[in-house]
Amino acid sequence: MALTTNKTILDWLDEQIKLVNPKEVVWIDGSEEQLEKIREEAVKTGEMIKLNEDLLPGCLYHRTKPDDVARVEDRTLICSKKEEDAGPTNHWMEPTKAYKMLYDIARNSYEGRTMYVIPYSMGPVGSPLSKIGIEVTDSIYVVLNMAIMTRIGKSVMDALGDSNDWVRGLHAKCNVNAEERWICQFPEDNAIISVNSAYGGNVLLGKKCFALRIASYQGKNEGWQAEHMLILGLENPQGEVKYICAAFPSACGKTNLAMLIPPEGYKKKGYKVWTVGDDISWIRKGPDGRLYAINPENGFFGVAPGTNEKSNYNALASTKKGAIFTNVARNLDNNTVWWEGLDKNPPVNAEEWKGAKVNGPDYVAEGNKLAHPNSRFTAPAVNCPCLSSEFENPNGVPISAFVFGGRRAKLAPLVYQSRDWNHGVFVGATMASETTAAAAGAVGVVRRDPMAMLPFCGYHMADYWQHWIDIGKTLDPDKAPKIFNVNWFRKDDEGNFMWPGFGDNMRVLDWIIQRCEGKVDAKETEIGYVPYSKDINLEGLDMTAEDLDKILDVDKDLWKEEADGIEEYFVKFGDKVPAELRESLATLKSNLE
Ligand code: OXD
Ligand code: MN
Repeated sequence: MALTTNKTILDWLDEQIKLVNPKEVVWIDGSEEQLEKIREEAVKTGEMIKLNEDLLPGCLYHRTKPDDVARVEDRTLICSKKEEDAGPTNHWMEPTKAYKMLYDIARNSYEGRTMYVIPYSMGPVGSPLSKIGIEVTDSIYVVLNMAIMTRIGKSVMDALGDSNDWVRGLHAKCNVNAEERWICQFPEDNAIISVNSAYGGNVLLGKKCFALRIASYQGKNEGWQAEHMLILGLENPQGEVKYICAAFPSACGKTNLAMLIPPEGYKKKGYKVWTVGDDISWIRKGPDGRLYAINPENGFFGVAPGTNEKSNYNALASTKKGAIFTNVARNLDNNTVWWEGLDKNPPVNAEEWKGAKVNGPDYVAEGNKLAHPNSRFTAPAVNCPCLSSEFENPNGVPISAFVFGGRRAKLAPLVYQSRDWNHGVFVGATMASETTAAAAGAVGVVRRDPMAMLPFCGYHMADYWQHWIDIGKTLDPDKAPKIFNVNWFRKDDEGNFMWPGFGDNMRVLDWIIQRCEGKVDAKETEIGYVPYSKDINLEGLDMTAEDLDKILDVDKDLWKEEADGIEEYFVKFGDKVPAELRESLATLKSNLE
C-alpha cells in the first residue's frame, strides 16, 4: 500500500510503473521486520551471502559484475536544457534526447520483477536542512544499502506531506550492460535516472547523484551549499568542540581524517575528534550568521582496501555489525571478509572478489588482488565509536574552518591559510592532486579538482565558484569560516613522505583551530599564511623544527609554474571565471615576481 497520498508522488509513480512494468510494487516502510524479510530473500536467491553471525552479526556479502565496480564518469551526464549550464567539466545531453534514450533502455525492464519504492531523507527527518527523495529500484542490494546510507520509510513521507519538493529517482538494473550504462541527472527537473549498473556510487541515488549533483544546483538557487566534504568536531580539554569541513579528491584519506585518533600526547590532555560525516556536507547560514553543516547521509560507503586497526580503527569498528561488504574477498574457513591492507594474513581458503576459490597467500604472492581496489563497506553511522553527539542535530554544527587538500609531492606546504574568503575560494577552485600508481595512466600528473567537486558539480563549475563568492558576500568576515589548504603528501628528494600523516594530522588541525581563535601568529608568504614551525606541536614525534620548516617551505619557482598552470586552466572557463578569482591569481603572480 502506498505510504503517501501526495499526488505528485503517486502520479510520478504511475508513470514509472507503466514504463518499467513490474510484477508487483513494494513500498519500503523502514520497519526492521520488512528489511529482515528482504534480507532473507536476498540470501535465498544468492544475491547476498550471510556472513558469520558471531563475528559479523547482521552483515551481508555481495559481488557486482566485474565490469560494474566503480562510478563511470564518462557515462554520467548532466541533462540541463542548455549545454552551457552544464559547463566544460561535465558530460551533457539535451534532456528530451536523454529521457528518450533512457526510457527506451528501461522500458519493461522490471518485467517479472518487484519494484521497490524507497522514500528517503537526506539529513535527519524533518530537519530544515534536509531534503527528501524517492528511489524506485529493482535491486534488493539497493534497498538494503539505502536503508543504511539514508533515513528511509513512512516517517519520511509524513515529513514531506503534500509538498512537491522531492527528488525523483529511477534505477533500473536492466542487463547491467556496460555499453548502455548511464547515470543521468536532470537538475531542472529534480530527477535522476540510472540504468544498467548495480554498483553503489551509480545506484544509491541519494549519495553522489542527489546529495551532490542535484543538491549543488538546488543550493545555488536556494542560497546554500552541497559540498564533497567531511565534517569533524575537535574537542579540547575544556570540552569545547570546534567543527571543520574538509574536501579532498579520492585517495587522499578523507574517511581516515574524519575518524582521526589523536596522538598519545593529545589524548592524555583530553583532546578528542568526533565524526559528523565522512563524505558530504550540506551547509547553510544559521540565525546567528554563522555557517552550519549537516551530514545528509546515515552511513559510510567506504573503500575497504587499506582500512585496518591502525589506519582507521573507527571505520573498521563501524563495519562489525549490520554492514554490507561489496567486492571484497571472503575467508571461507570462518565466513568473514578480507581485503588488501586489513592485515598481513590473506586467508588460505579464500574466495577472491570475482568468486574464484584460491589459496590467498599464493594468489597474492603471484601479484593478484583478492579484493577489488574499489571494494567497499556500507556501514551504519551509529556503529562508529567516535560518532558525534551532534550527528542527529537537525540544525547542524557551526563551522569554524573549511579545509581543502590534495596530493602534491613538492608544491604545497603542509598547511597554509588563505588571506580572506575570496582568496580561500581561489585556493579551493584551483586545488589539484597528483595521480598515483593506483590508477591507470601517468603517475604524478596534476589533475585539477576544484573543491574535490569535479565529478559531482551539477552545473557550470565557474557558476559554482561564483556561488562560493556570493555566499561569502552574505557573511560577516568575523563569522565566516576561515579557509585553509593542507598537503599530507610532501616528499623529500629521495621520494619519502616528509609528514607522518594519519593521527598526527591532529597537530595541523590544532594549528588551524588556534588560527580560527586568533591565538597564534603566522608568517605571511606569497601564497597565504604559513605556520611558524614553533607553533606546530611536535611533541612525541621524531621530527625537528628544521624538518618541519622543509615541509612548510614555499618554493617560488614551483609556485610560478603553478600560477601559469592555473592561468591555463582558467582559459577553459572563459569570461565566466569570477573577477575575484582572477584578482587572486593576479595577486599570486605579483607576489611571486
Ligand atoms: C566516494 C567517491 O565514493 O568520492 O565517496 O568516489
Ligand atoms: Mn566521495
